[in-house]
Amino acid sequence: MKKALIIGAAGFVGSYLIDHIQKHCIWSIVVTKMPQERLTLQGADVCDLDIMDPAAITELLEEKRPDYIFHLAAQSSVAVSWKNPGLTVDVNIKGSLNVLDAVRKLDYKPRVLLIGSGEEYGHLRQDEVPVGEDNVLRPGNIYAATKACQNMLGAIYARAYGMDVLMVRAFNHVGPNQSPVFVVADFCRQAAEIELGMREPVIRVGNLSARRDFSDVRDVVRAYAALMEKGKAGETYNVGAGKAVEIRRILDMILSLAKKEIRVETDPSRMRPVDVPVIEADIRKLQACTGWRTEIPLEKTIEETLNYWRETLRQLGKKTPAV
Ligand code: A2R
Repeated sequence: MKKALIIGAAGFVGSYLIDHIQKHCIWSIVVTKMPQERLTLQGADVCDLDIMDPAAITELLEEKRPDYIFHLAAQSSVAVSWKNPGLTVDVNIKGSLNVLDAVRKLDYKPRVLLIGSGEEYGHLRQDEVPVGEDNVLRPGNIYAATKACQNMLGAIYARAYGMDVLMVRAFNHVGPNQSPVFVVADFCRQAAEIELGMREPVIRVGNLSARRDFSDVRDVVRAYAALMEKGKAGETYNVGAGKAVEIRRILDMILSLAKKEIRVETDPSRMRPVDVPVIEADIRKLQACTGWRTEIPLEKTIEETLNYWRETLRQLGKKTPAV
């Protein structure tokens, strides 16, 4: 039986990837979390790991000897990357390098999947959309630059050391339990707070005209697992819906599901210093390799995310802290 290691499993994507593997893959699982995070799992081995500690990574890999390594650990927010660029560079570049280098020193070759981002492409010209994996990268924010660097390091380690490393560029993925630093979760949380009378009936928004490629996180983790089995070492694969949607349309979907009249107001603090107008994935390489396609429509994901916030806030019974 193959053994899968998920690094950074206590985050948003980790819980869905664990769920997918447990239900659909005949793999045993080891997962890591940050020491301060909580994660209890039936049928999985849970370890503490900070990827800024190279010796700890080596120790874990030598002890567990995984066949497959999903590297999810990251500072994953664009907004936070503007506020804390140093941390973002440390975790996303140095941390990933620590993982790659620990793998390099092993006496066997596990397969490593590095999770990058559609943000790496940055400013796209109209004739570059949908964007393919070989497109020039023009990262428009700190997070994107760190993920572009991670991708390059992965390709270098694969080529220079013959390592079995492959990379994805994941476009926006959404679903229940995502942090409200991300736009869909943010809008859904605000709408749920309004419905529950926790705030005035106004949703505060940033740039609504940006167009992004959204898919359900459950579809995304299915692609990761498929690539782990079928992807080619040294290659990069886009993972996305293959269709950009205006943020305004997402907001409209949420407003139409809301049980109260809601006004929309622009909040300058939600405007990013540099915004990239359109990002849309060309997913033919992923589809040719795995046969993957999205299964969950965006409307369903948004409804479930709104329901998640309704339920979470009802349980909390009080206003969640602003982020
Ligand atoms: O920052 P925390 O305490 O929430 O922990 C995050 C964890 N993490 C780390 N793990 C090990 N060593 C570190 N130095 C370190 N710094 C952060 O990685 C969190 O539990 C996890 C990432 O989860 P999320 O932030 O929820 O990201 P998500 O949405 O699960 O994305 C997974 C991957 C990331 O590479 C994203 O950049 C990409 O997919 O889109």
